Amino acid sequence: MIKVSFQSVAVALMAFTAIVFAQSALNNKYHQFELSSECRNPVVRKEIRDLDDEEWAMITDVITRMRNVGWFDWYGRVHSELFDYVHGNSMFFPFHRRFIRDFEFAGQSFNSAFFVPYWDSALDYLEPSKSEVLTSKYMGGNGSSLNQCVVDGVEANVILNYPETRCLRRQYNGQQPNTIQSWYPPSYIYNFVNTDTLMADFRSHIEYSIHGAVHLGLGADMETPWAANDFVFMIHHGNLDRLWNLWQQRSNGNGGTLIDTMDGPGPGNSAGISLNDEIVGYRETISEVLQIGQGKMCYTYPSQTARSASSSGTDMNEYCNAIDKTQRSQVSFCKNSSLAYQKRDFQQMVNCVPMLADLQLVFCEYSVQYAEMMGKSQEEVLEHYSLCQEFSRFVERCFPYANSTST
Ligand SMILES: [Cu+2]
Repeated sequence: MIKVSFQSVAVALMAFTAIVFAQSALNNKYHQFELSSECRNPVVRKEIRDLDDEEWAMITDVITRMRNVGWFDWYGRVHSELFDYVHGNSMFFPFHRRFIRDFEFAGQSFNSAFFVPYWDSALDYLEPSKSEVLTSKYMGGNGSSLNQCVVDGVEANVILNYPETRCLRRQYNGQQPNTIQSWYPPSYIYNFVNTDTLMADFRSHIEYSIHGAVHLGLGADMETPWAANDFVFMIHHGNLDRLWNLWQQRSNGNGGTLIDTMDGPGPGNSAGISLNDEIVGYRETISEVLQIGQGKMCYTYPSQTARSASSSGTDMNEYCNAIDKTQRSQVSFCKNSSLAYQKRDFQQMVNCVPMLADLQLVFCEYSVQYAEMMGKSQEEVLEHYSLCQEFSRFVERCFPYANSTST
């Protein structure tokens, strides 16, 4: 857990409050890209926990077969050999988009319905090791204490052949056994998505926060250049690709969007990068991968409506529909809850639903840290944590657009 003084949290909270309000104004300026005519039936890359049993079984089957014929070794090796050229510069997003798509193509040769789901890891930022994604149902957990080998989940007892022949390893980086150091809250990540206007800024903010934290948190093979040998790499970078796409949809303030914004350093310490540059490792230009839903990039992420429709609980849908729009914009209510925060009235702060959902989530996230700092019992902290988790699911389903832009 991040150690900060109460005062600095309060200051940060106020800063975030201002940002969130600014974002509400920004929301109207997003432009949703349309699919091109040659891409009428794009695969829809869902969040891994939103897959139904059949979809997950299909994906499990495909990645097992890909593993058996060496595709993972191939991608681990390619990523490893190109590593220095596609990190720490503006090639980061275009390369990884093309790379994940390449992997998806390979998977589609086994089953045309195959797609790479994404892992919205920010939802798990507080206690990443408790994520359902890291259970035997999905990706399996930490490597065994004996030899770091992954022994459960879809990659249980997998054998790598690159860079040598041995088991796939993970080694969580938390202080306590089998724990992962906290990641970054959604508010922190979406702040970059919503406010950065230069690729160089956005790229380094994302690369050195959520990108690095997940790689380092899982450890062992995931923190090496051949990390792509673990399917977690694919779902992690799918998520980063989704964030880039959201960023690209933002207005550039001149009647266009940020989609063709490509600035900052290029590979190999070159001074600049342009849309006509070839993507490292591919005989294709950056401009060819800029827009998802076009050309070879024939895939999308769930639209707001699709995401809500895929929510598991019908009650949740009813709840969403029942929310009075006027209540959502009760700005005064937010101000009151911010007062509650100052007065350290924790309970009121957490209870101030409904209100601007994204703002509430920010409060909620800080409330957990606050509870910890105030020396609340572990039980209470966990209770607030699960409340926040529930809340973030609520925000996601009831305010999908808010979620995609600011939570
Ligand atoms: Cu990479």
